Amino acid sequence: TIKGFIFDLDGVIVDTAKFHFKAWHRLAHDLGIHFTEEENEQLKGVSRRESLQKILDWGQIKLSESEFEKRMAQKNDWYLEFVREMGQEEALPGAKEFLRESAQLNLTIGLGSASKNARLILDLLEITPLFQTIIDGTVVSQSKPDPEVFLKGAEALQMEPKSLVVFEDSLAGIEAARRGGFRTVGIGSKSILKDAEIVVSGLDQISPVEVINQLNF
Ligand code: G16
Ligand code: MG
Repeated sequence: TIKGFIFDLDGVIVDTAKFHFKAWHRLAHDLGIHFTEEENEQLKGVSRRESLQKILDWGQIKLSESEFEKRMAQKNDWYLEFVREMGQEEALPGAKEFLRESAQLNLTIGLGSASKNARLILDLLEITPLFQTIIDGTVVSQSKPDPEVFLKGAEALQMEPKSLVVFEDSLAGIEAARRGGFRTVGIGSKSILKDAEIVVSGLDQISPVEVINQLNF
């Protein structure tokens, strides 16, 4: 039976994926690297360092470690500029309601994000207290599709992966959840998130009870 939910942040709870894309796009442009939304799919859920490495690989560019660090910092500065202007309306449709309903059902709630900015964003949305555990980019060493982020969440919640549902918008995240033995709900398009057990376009399209019923079936 299902006892709890672990949510990814970017692209599931909040619409920050577009800010990551804009910041990476600007950086890639500066480096003379062409970078499309399709390639961006491969960066979703992937750490800052690995994302930059992928972009450099696409452009067949090598940077020294200090130049690499500078570019990562630059991307994050741009990203944070967008985040600072973000308001409550940036929470994705239905996300807060879904979290509150889950809490009312006494489900355990965790966050499993690759982002080092996760706490800042939860605070801006005023939803930090809803989470029993927050596993983010500051505590994980292996990027999704490695299951570390979700396994750490399960450990912190003292629950087995098979009784937890992971909500993810990224290919890498769904793969990470599957590898860890978790149940999966994809947030996005069925054509991209083929391996998720359920796919919906957003948390406004399903309720916590419906998720549990569909997965228990
Ligand atoms: C997010 C995004 C990724 C981003 C990563 C690291 O993860 O999906 O695009 O590269 O975090 O973010 P930061 O640069 O803020 O540390 P998630 O797992 O919440 O989707
Ligand atoms: Mg995501």
